[in-house]
Amino acid sequence: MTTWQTSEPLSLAAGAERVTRLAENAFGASERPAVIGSAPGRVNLIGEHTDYNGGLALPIALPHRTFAHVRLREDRTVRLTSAQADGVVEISLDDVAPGADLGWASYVVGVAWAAEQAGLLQRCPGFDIAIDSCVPFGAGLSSSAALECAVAVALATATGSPLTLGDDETRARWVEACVRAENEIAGAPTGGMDQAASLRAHEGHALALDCRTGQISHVPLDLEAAGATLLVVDTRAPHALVDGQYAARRADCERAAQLLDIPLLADITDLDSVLAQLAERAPSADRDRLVARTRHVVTEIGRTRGFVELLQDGALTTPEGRHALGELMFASHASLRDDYEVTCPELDLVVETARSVGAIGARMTGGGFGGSAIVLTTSERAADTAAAIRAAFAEGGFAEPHLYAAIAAAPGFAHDTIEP
Ligand code: GAF
Repeated sequence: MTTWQTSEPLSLAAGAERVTRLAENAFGASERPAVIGSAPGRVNLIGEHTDYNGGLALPIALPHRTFAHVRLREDRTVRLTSAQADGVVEISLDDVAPGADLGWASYVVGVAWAAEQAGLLQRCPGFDIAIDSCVPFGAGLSSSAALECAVAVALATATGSPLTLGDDETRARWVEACVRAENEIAGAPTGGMDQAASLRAHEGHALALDCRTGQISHVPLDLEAAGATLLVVDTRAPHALVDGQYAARRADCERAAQLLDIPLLADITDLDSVLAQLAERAPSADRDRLVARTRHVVTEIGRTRGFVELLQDGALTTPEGRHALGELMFASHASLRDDYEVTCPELDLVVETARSVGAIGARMTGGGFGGSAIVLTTSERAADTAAAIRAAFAEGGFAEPHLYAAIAAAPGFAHDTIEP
C-alpha cells in the first residue's frame, strides 16, 4: 500500500472469504450451492449531474467492491445479513413494492423486484444473502449502486443466467433494473450513471456514457503507464442522495427543460440564445437559479466531450495534454460550485489545495453536498499532495479526510460458486 492511502481495497479472495463466513454464521450450513459476486463503486472523472439530463458522463469502476453471497431458497423469503448492519432482516418478495418502507434492504430486494418487472427473472425465488463491502459508505462513491449490482451479478448467476463480461446488452438491462430498484423501491431519484459504471465499465478504461441513448465507449486509461495518480479524497462531510437537495437539482433541470419546451437539457445546442429565452420565460423568483443550473449542465456536457477527446488523443502522456485535462476538471468544479451549488467547504478546500500544490486537476465527484473529490497528480507528487490536503483539513478544523488511489478497475461479476 502507498503510505498515504487510508486503507487498501479488499481482494476478491478476501471479500469472498468474508461473506462466506458471514453467511455461515447467520444462516448455518446448507445442502444448496451458493454464488459469490461482487461489484465496484465508482468515481466519475467528469460529467456531473448530466446523466438525468441525457448528457455525457465518464466514470471508472473503483477497485473497492461490495461482495454478496447468495443462496437460493425454495420459498419467496429473503433473509439478509450485512457486515455493515446489525442482525438478520427477513422480507417476503411478495411484500416488495414502491412505497414499502424496507430500509437498506430495499437496495437488495428492490433488484429482485425490478428484475422480475423487466422479465430478467420470471419469478425470483427467495434467497439468503450475506453482504460485506469496502466501498466507503456515504462517501459519494456509489456504495448503493455497488450493493445493487453485486446483488444483480450474484442473483443472475444463481438463477442460471450468468452475466458474462462480454454481454453488454444484458448488462445494460440489469443496469436499468438496478436503477429502478434505487428510484422506485429505495426512493432515491438518481440518474443511472453509477449503476452503468458498476456493471458496464471495463478494467483499464473509463466508461464514456451517453445517458440519452445508453451508448457507451471504453476509453483507455492507464494511469500507471502515464506516471499519473488519481487520488480519491473522501472528505467525510455527510452526504445523502435521498434528502431533498439532489431531487431539487433534478427538478430545476426538468422545469428549465419544460420552460424551453425541450425533452432534456442535453438537447440544447445554442447555449447563449437558450439562456436568454429561459430568462424571459422563467418566473423572476426562479430565473437566475434556472439559468445557472442550465448553464452548468450544458457546459459540463461540453467539458466531458472535450475530456474524452483529449484522453483518446493520449493527453495524459504530454504536459500540454495534462494541462488541458486539468483545466477541464477545475472548470467543472467551479461550475458545480457556482452554478449548480452542490459543493461544500471541504470539497472546495480539496480542490483549492490541490491546485495550490500544482496538481494536474481536481474536482468534486458524484452527487456532491459532501462526499468525495478526485485529484489527478503526477505519481511522484501524489504523497506530497495527499499530505498537503491532510494538513489543510487539520488547519481548517475539519475531520481527517480518507484518501485512496483509484485505478480503472473491473465491473461486477460472479466469481465463486460454492458447492455444498
Ligand atoms: C449521484 C447519482 F446517483 C448519479 O445518478 C449522478 O446524478 C451523480 O450523483 C451526479 O453526477 O451519484
